[in-house]
Amino acid sequence: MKVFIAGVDGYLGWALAQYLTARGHDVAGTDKYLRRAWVAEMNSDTAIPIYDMPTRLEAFKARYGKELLFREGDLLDYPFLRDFLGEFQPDAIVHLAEMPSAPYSMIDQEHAVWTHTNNVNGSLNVLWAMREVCPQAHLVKLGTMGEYGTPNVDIPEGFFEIEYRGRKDVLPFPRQPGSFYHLTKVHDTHNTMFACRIWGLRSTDIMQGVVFGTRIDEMGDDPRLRSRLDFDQCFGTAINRFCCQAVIGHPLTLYGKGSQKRGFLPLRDSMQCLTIAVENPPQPGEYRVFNQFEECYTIEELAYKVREAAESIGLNVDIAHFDNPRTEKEEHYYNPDRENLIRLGYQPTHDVVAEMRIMLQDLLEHRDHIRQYADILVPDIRWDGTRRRSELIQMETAVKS
Ligand code: USQ
Repeated sequence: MKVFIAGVDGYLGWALAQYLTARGHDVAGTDKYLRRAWVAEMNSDTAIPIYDMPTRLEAFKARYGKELLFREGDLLDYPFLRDFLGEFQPDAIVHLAEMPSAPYSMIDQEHAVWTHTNNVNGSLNVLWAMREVCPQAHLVKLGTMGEYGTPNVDIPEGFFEIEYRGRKDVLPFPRQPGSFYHLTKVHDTHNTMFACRIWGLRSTDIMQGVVFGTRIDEMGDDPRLRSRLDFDQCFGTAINRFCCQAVIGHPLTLYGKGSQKRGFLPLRDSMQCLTIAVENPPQPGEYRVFNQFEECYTIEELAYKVREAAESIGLNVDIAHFDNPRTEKEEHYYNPDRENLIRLGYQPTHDVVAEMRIMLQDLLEHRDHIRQYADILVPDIRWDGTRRRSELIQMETAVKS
């Protein structure tokens, strides 16, 4: 199949391009390198070094024997997007080109508005471009489990049957997201569902849990083929941060009680699931939802698993509770379904401690690099809008001078 990846330079996109190509698909992709810039804005860097795109593309061709058709560009540049899709005529479009961080979207007014403009308008452009030049293509859209929030009932896959005042219907399950970033994904959900209904487009909306992992087997040992791995407060997700903290002897940063529960999955499972979605398209006009995660864990359970994996390779790890910068429920019911992907053949990894051990071993090689950023590991972006540490330092310096 011909697959177009928006966001092909990112954590998931670069791995997916390889996973799909290794299975015989033809991949084209675009990226504006914004992830690189956001992480630099956080005064951080990827723990696993990554290379510039020309170097990556050279290594890609050497390993897989075929080119990845790449063009630098922005989804907000509608003519660029439309013309690229029109020329490539993809069977599937995997849309990974959004700003993915809840804390980043909560920094201030400017970051919240920018997140909405980038994510919602970029996705809207994808829908209009599909309508204009490739209406038969299948849109695999990356949403998030965070769209649902943490309701006190089971979470179905997108829709549920409801009886109200004696009448029944199948309706979208309520969305109660926990950040302005997660809200952009809800808006995308509505726009995508609407486009399928009125224009007959087809889409799989992936409600993905929190991804962790440093590699997929396809990357082999070539460092030019490795994906990035972030650990700052915005772009580092919980397990990735915990593993980076473990290798430099920083206490694992549990926010609040640590009993917040989420769905998690290794990078290799994310690749497996996205590929299953690509290879099993819905019918024209169909909008379907897949909840995508390996298993649900509390943050504290995961911290203990990271400690177990670290101790098995001789690292000592402390776990500490930090004041929770987010406004989120710390004790709550959480029971989402994830049957659609299993039905299509998804085989979850299950041994997360083994996966964490691989991560720790990979990260140990870059311990000194990570250690340089040790002072940014404790978060200071707060949902209640109080001032950030960096702002207070700036104010203090201004008063002194
Ligand atoms: N957490 C800690 N310590 C940390 C980092 C996070 O206790 O050092 C806690 C958070 O308070 C939260 C949970 O871990 O309760 C998950 O946080 P996260 O930063 O790993 O993930 P989240 O902000 O939910 O966002 C990530 C991705 C996002 C994706 C989402 C899937 O950045 O793109 O949409 O995971 S989900 O969480 O299922 O919504």
